[in-house]
Amino acid sequence: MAKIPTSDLAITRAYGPHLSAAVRMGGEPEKLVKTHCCFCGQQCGIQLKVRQNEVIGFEPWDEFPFNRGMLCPKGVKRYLQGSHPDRLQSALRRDPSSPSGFRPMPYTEAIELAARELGRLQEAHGPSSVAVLGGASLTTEKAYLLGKFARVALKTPYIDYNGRLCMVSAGAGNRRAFGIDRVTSPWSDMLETGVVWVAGTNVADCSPITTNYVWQARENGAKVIVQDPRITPIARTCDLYLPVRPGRDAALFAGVLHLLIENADKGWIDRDFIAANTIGFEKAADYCRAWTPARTAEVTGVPERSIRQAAEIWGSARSSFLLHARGIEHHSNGVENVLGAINLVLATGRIGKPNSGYGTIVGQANGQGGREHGQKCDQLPGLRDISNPEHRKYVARIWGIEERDMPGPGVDAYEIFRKIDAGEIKGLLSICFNPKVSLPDSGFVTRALEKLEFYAAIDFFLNDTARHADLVLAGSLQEEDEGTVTQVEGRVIKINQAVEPPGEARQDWRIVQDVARAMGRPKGFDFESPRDIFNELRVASQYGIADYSGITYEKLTEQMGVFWPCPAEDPKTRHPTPNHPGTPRLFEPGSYNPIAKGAGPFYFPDGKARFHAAEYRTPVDDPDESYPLFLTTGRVVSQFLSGTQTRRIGPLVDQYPEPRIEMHPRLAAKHGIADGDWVTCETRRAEITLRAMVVTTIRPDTLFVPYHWAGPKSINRLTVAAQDPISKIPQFKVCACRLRKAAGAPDYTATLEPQQ
Ligand SMILES: Nc1nc2c(c(=O)[nH]1)N[C@H]1C(S)=C(S)[C@@H](COP(=O)(O)OP(=O)(O)OC[C@H]3O[C@@H](n4cnc5c(=O)[nH]c(N)nc54)[C@H](O)[C@@H]3O)O[C@H]1N2
Ligand SMILES: Nc1nc2c(c(=O)[nH]1)N[C@H]1C(S)=C(S)[C@@H](COP(=O)(O)OP(=O)(O)OC[C@H]3O[C@@H](n4cnc5c(=O)[nH]c(N)nc54)[C@H](O)[C@@H]3O)O[C@H]1N2
Ligand code: SF4
Ligand SMILES: [Mo]
Repeated sequence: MAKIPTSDLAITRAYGPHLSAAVRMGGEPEKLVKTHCCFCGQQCGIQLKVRQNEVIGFEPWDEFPFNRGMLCPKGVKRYLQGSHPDRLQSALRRDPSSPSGFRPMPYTEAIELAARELGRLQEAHGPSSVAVLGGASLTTEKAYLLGKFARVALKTPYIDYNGRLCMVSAGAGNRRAFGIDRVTSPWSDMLETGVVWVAGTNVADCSPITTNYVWQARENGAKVIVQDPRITPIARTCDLYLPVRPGRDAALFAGVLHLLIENADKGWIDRDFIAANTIGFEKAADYCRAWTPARTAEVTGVPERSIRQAAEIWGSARSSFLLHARGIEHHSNGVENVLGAINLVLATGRIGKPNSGYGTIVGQANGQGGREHGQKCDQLPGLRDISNPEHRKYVARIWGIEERDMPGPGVDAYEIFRKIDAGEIKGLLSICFNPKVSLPDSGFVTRALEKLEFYAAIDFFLNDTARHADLVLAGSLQEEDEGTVTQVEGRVIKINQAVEPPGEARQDWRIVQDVARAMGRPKGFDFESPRDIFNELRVASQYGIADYSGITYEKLTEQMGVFWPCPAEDPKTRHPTPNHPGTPRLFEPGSYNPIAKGAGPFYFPDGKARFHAAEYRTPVDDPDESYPLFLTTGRVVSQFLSGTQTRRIGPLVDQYPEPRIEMHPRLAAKHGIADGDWVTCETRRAEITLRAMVVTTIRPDTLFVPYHWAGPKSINRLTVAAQDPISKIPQFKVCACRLRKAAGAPDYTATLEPQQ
């Protein structure tokens, strides 16, 4: 039986001897390229130093308004990927007789193989037997092209993307409440705000530049409230810390809304705003009536006094900013949690005004743009809906196809794996996604992967999922191509090419087009550059909610970014708006809104925002007598997502070399565990043995493990595949577990998994 090595054993950590001479020596660049960091959704501006087609270092880009030259450790070390010895430079074909499991294959043969196999499966089993998985680290151009490729070339409904694990609860909540899915305001609005509420986000580790904005706001007098089961770095200096029990956020928000309403006479809610601009307030008020401070405290674990303080700080503020991220969203109740947060914003009417704002902190590099233009299973470009006949007609015309030939909605990324497991989907093309490490209950995902009749992956490193592929196509690193992404504030920005892809690696969009052409389906796949793709996308998004039609590459460079919506033409008057500057702040009176058309600030025909009941539900797989503790998962500052990129960068690995199990000293003492001991955490699905990290900064009933590692160090072997019924986001932030001291170190050399 062939063996598949998992990546920690099979990867190189780039330091001194593994780096190219040019990178090691540094020195003078031939040119500096202004672009952005490839990692998180902050999208810090950076200048790459380039010599002889190699990125050899970086310099700050002080003028870029968001980060003003600041970078976190990942941004500083990103340049160590380009000439990394593991960088794929040719296509690889699976070959069990080769020691690595793969052998190189010429590019054109690889494209022909992919086209032949995908075509063969579709001929035998129909178009829906093939699925596509994309990612939100891709530029908007690539995300758009991938959606078009699935619907037009493959004619399959089955496309989804890794933002399913990330942005979808926030997206669904925002669409339901505001009719649009974008943060409301630029972060500069935070600087003079009265209070910043940070719910379920470890900003210091995960969005360091945002942290700087929070700190500046505090220097200017803002109060800071943090809601997290862990005292994260931002919580250490906040005014009020709410140590919420994992999975109880909707209850906490309901408890605070209860108090805001109870204190309406003190001006803690804005009745005029509610009457003029919202509907559904009574529903929310009815639901939260039962959430008295005592009951809220009992369910959430947050002391009653703190709940009262939170309501008072929030209610009496003049202006406010509420930020959340995956801590409240990665739940089977994720959408309700988001709607609960939004209720607090709407009740106080502090939205669409200077110095106030609300938003989810975007995760991946293009977590925003990657969720707007059609790689989601139910979506068409411009945040259009694939089930809406008008939207289908509009996009079909641009794609040059009949509307009836366009497939309908597909299913979420996890459901795609269930369909693979059931034998319904037999072929897969994935790009920019490492589901074996990043999906919950990954034992199931691994088994499903081995059932595929044909699997092709496009990546620049051989990630853990791609190790199961029949064919790996060498794609492009961010600096090897140009395009656009949309960062955390809703600002569309330009990624500039610094170097050419090495060897037989190709730009991702070329690979996708080459597969379409080799399948004999070239129509609509003759773009010659990302600019060409962007120009089609501008038209495809026109009059949609996410309208990019007034954005050009030139404007992006001149303005250092443009906030969407940026229409080329007003749909109401049909007047061209050639110099529309973009929309930094949403919902201001009179701002562009193609849906409300003047009826009001929000993106519904009546112009009104929606309150929701935002109900609390107990998490699936909640602790009980046999599994009495909460397991929650997340990130550390020096590693990124599945670690495919950052586990290869030596200096980042040194900062946090191994995953550890964070626990409170009281819990550790109960089990006779000291800091650094080997301990085993077990859930209903699997167990993991790692070293303990004993810290006072976590609830005593909760364990925290970062998820950036593969194989035996991967926490997603233990997590539960429960999903939110609306957004389908997995419940990464809660499952029940138990803890014991381990006899000793686990055998990490047993990281060779048998193929099934
Ligand atoms: N260094 C680094 N930065 C990153 C990334 C990375 O991998 N590494 N990834 C990027 C991406 S894609 C994303 S999505 C973002 C994620 O950014 P965040 O959402 O900020 O990060 P997480 O660590 O996933 O979780 C945030 C916090 O949620 C808390 N939490 C756990 N359960 C609950 C709960 O039930 N309720 C509440 N209120 N809080 C809870 C955790 O203790 C943790 O502190 O970061 C981005 N930035
Ligand atoms: N337990 C637990 N699991 C989680 C989370 C959690 O908090 N807890 N967080 C979830 C979240 S928020 C997210 S976003 C997901 C992320 O999960 P994944 O998307 O699976 O993580 P990545 O490591 O970004 O994997 C993307 C792959 O794309 C490649 N790649 C990056 N950029 C490009 C590109 O431009 N072109 C090509 N061709 N390839 C590229 C990388 O090399 C990598 O192999 O994980 C989720 N999983
Ligand atoms: S904060 Fe995000 S975008 Fe900025 S340098 Fe760090 S990883 Fe890159
Ligand atoms: Mo994410």
